Parts: sequence; C-alpha cells; structure tokens
Amino acid sequence: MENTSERKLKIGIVCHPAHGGSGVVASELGLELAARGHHVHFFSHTLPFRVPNAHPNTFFHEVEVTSYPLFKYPPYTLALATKLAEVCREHSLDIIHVHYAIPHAIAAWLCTRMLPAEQRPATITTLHGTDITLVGIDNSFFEITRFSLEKSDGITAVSDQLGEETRRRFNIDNPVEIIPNFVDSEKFAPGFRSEARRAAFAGPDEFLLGHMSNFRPVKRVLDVIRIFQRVHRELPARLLMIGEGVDLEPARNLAAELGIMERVTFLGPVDQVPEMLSQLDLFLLPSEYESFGLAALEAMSCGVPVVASRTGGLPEVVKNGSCGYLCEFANVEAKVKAMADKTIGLLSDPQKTARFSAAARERARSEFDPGRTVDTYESCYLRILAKNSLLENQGSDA
Ligand code: GMT
Repeated sequence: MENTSERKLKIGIVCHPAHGGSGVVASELGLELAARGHHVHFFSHTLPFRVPNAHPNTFFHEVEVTSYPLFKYPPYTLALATKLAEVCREHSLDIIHVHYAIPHAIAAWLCTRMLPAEQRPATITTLHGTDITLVGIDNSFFEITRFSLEKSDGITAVSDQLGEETRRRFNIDNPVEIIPNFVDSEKFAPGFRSEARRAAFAGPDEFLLGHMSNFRPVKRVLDVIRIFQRVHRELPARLLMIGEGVDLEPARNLAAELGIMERVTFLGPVDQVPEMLSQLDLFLLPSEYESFGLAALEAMSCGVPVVASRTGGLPEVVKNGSCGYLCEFANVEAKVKAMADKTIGLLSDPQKTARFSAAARERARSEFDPGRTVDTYESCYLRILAKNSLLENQGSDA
C-alpha cells in the first residue's frame, strides 16, 4: 500500500455547515488532512463553523443558489453539483468526500456525470445518522438515497450500529466501511476547568450538569430539563444548555413551567466548546437516537462523565458503568427517572465521580485518536483511487 504521506491529494469536502455533528466531523477531518499537506476544498452555503477563515492548504467554495420567484424551493443540489464540477475542472480534485448523504451524495454523482472521464474525482459518502435512520428512509428520499449510495465509490459510517442499519434498511451491495469519529484530546481537555469560568454558571458547592446539541426533537432536550428537575430536588445543582434549534423555546418554557428557570443557563451556540464542556460535572444526552454521539465524546475528552440513552452507536462510545451510564429508552418516564437516579448516585459519590471522569478522559484519548482515524480515511481514499484507476485501465484495454 502506498505510504499515505507520499501522495498529496486534492480533496473536496462537502458538509452542512451549521452547528451539528456531521459538520464538525467534516471540518475537523478537513483541517487534519490539510495539516498533513493535502489540499482541502470545503463546499457549503456558509463557511463551516469550525473552519477558520484563512488556513494553510484549505479553500472554501461558497455554494450560492440563485432564487427566482418560480422556485418555491431554490435547487441547492444543482448549484452544489455545478460548483463541484467547476472546482474539479479548475483544481483537478482527486476526491469528493461528502458528509451526510442528503443531498450531497447525489450532487457528487451529478458532478461526475458533468465531467469527462479523465477529470472525474472519486466520490465517498460518510453517513452520519439521520441521513439513514430518519430522512433517508422517508418515502420522498428513499430511492434517491439508495441510488446515490450505490453510485458512491466508497461509503463509510461513523459506528457499527449505523453500518448495520444502512445494510438492513437499504440493502445495498456496496460495502460500508466503519470509521468512528474522533476527538482532539489536546483541544478538548480538562485543563480548561477554572473556578472563574465555572462561577458564571454555578456556585462552588453546586454541581454543574450540561447538555449540548442542535436542539432537534431527536435529542429529547425537554427530557434534559425533566431529568435536571429531579436531580435538583436531591442535590444542589445547575444546568448549562449549549446550542439552539427548534426545541429551544419549548425547553425554556418547560424550565419556566417547572419553576427551575433561574437554575438553568441557556447559552446558545458557542465557539469555545472545550472551555464550556470542561466546567461540567456531568453531561446529559437522553437522545431518542444517536448514530455516534460526538458531543458525548467531546465531553468525555474533557473528563466529564456522561449519562445517556442506550441507543444507536452510543454504547460504542460511552462504556456503561465506567465512564458514564446508559439507560434504556423504551419508556420515556422510566428513562428520565433512571437517568436522574444514575446522575444523583454518581454525583453523591465523589470518589466514583473522579474515577469515571478519569476513565472517560482516558477512553476518549486512547480509543478515538484523530491520527489513527485520519490514517484510516487516507487509506480509504488511496484504496478507492487505486480501484478506480484499475477499472479505468481495464476499460481502456477492453
Ligand atoms: O443525523 C443528524 O442529526 C445530523 C448529524 C449532525 O449533523 O448533527 O448528527 C449525526 O452525526 C454526528 C457526527 O457523526 C453524530 O455524532 C450524531 O450522533 C448523529 N446524530 C444522530 O444520529 C441523531
């Protein structure tokens, strides 16, 4: 196998740029690849929030969609395919790596159809979760998602569970390679914990619980409030809510209704994620589904134990009983109670909390190392490029 460091690639990375796991993974991966000397071209309608404005070896291509009164829904997918083809022509991209299948995988395929064979990049689709489990299986998207996966030269998924789910629901012939997400444990470190920062959210004798997400219904943000209410009845505690989304207002309203509003800080989306996460004593993630749970991993890397739902790929990230607890989702009331009980039990035992905190940090550091993950993506790229060039040669020989 070719040594990955020998060949510098031109890689297009397509993602949803807003605060959300798939955009974070795409951005962090792109920055790691750029640090290894590859040329990384990001494509989106807005600069992804973790990508700095000017950064060595990275380029940003804004996808602009012309609106016209005829269009109720301006066709972003077509504008993206056009931008991809334009940049492929200009920069001879080797690879287009799309994150989140919809609508990126079909845009990548359209782009390859617009180019002559010798200019066509290889296409790789990384599945992140609801592109398979929710949006992708919806009738309006199922066929096109299946088709675009079959047309991708490579498919990866962020957890074993998501890989299984993809095979089960889409019955595709292409293999799905599992490449779990990663965290930079130097950036997401407990060292950011400071009395001064923490004092903005909780007193010295109060526990600080936290949650971070895009506040979509699948995250069960209202359950975070309900769990916290139970915890706060037993322990002096405060809650820090990071992020925004459709369930932000309902979460505020519920906190007010339950009379705990002054104990909860709604911080909105923040850029200094490690600085905030490392102030927490415990991270809550009661989601209905998580293909992976990157926010939980980032909290663990900051030395914060996690109490989460036993769902999707979360058991591959959070080890139950050592760096956190996982609770069944089947019955919401029971889950809320179980998660509150686990939180109270853990925080009431300072030695256990310290053990869990150290184990969480150690697991994040040793099992989800960026270097190893980026090596795997590089090998995946080279293998697909080699396969495509073999097929091309066979085609020209025939
Ligand atoms: O599927 C989504 O909701 C979108 C996506 C995102 O952009 O936030 O989240 C998914 O991808 C993350 C990164 O791989 C995973 O950590 C999240 O678990 C996953 N979300 C869900 O599966 C609900």
